[in-house]
Amino acid sequence: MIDYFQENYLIILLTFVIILIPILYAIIKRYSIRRRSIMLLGLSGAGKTYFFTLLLHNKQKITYTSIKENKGIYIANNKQILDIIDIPGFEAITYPLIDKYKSSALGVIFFIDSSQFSKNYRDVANYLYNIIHDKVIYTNQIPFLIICHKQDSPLAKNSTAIRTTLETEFEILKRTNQGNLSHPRALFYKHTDIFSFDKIKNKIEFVELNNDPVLDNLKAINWLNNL
Ligand SMILES: Nc1nc2c(ncn2[C@@H]2O[C@H](COP(=O)(O)OP(=O)(O)OP(=O)(O)O)[C@@H](O)[C@H]2O)c(=O)[nH]1
Ligand SMILES: [Mg+2]
Repeated sequence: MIDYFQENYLIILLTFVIILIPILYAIIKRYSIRRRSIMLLGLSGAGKTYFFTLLLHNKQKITYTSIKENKGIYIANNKQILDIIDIPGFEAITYPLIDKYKSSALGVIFFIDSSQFSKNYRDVANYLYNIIHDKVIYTNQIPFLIICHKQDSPLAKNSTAIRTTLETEFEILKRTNQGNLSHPRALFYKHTDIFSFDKIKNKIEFVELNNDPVLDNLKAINWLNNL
C-alpha cells in the first residue's frame, strides 16, 4: 500500500519538475536580459545621426541618410554603461532593427524635425504611436525623451505645440484602433479616456534642441544620467 502511494507521489513530483524546469528557465532568461540600450528613433532626417556624433564623438559632422544602425558606448555619470543605437528612419529597416534591440532597451530618444512638423505630423504620430504601444516597450515601461529638434529653424514648432498636436493625433489613432477590437492596441485604453501623455505608463518627457552643442548635450545627458 505504502509503496503504491510512494510510487504515485514520485511520478507526480517528477511530472511537476519536468514541467516547471522549462517554465522557470524561460522566466529567468526573460528577466536576466540586461537592459542597457538607448534607441535613437525618428523619421529620416530628424537628426539622429547628427546627435549621435555630437554625443559620442563631440563633433558637429555633416550627416547623410543612414542605411544601417550606428552603435556606440556612452558612460553616464552614475557609471552606468549605455549602448546608444542610432536606428535609421528608412522604414524597411527601422522596424526589424527595433525588434532586434527593443528587449534590451532602457530608454528611447525620439527625434522630431520641428521645422517639418506641420507637413509630416501624421507620419511622426503614427511612428511614435506604434513604438509607444509596442508590447515589449509598453510592458517594460521604457521612458521616452522626445526631442523637438532644429528649433533654430524659423519654421520650427515649439514643444508645446508639437505635444498638443501629437495628443490629438493619438486620440484619433486610438479611436480607429478601438473600432477594430482584434487590433493589439485596442486593449490599451478604456473607451472614456481622452489620450494624454501623462496618462500612459511610460514616462514621456519633451525637450527642445537648438543646434547648440553644449546646451543640447546637457539636456540629453541629464536625462541619460537619471535613467
Ligand atoms: N537646422 C538644423 N539642422 C540640423 C540639426 N540637427 C541636425 N541637422 C541636420 O539635419 C540633417 C539630417 O540629420 P541626420 O542626423 O543625418 O538625420 P537622421 O535622423 O540620422 O536621418 P536618417 O539616417 O535618414 O534616419 C543633417 O543635414 C543635419 O546637419 C539642427 O539642430 N538644426
Ligand atoms: Mg542617420
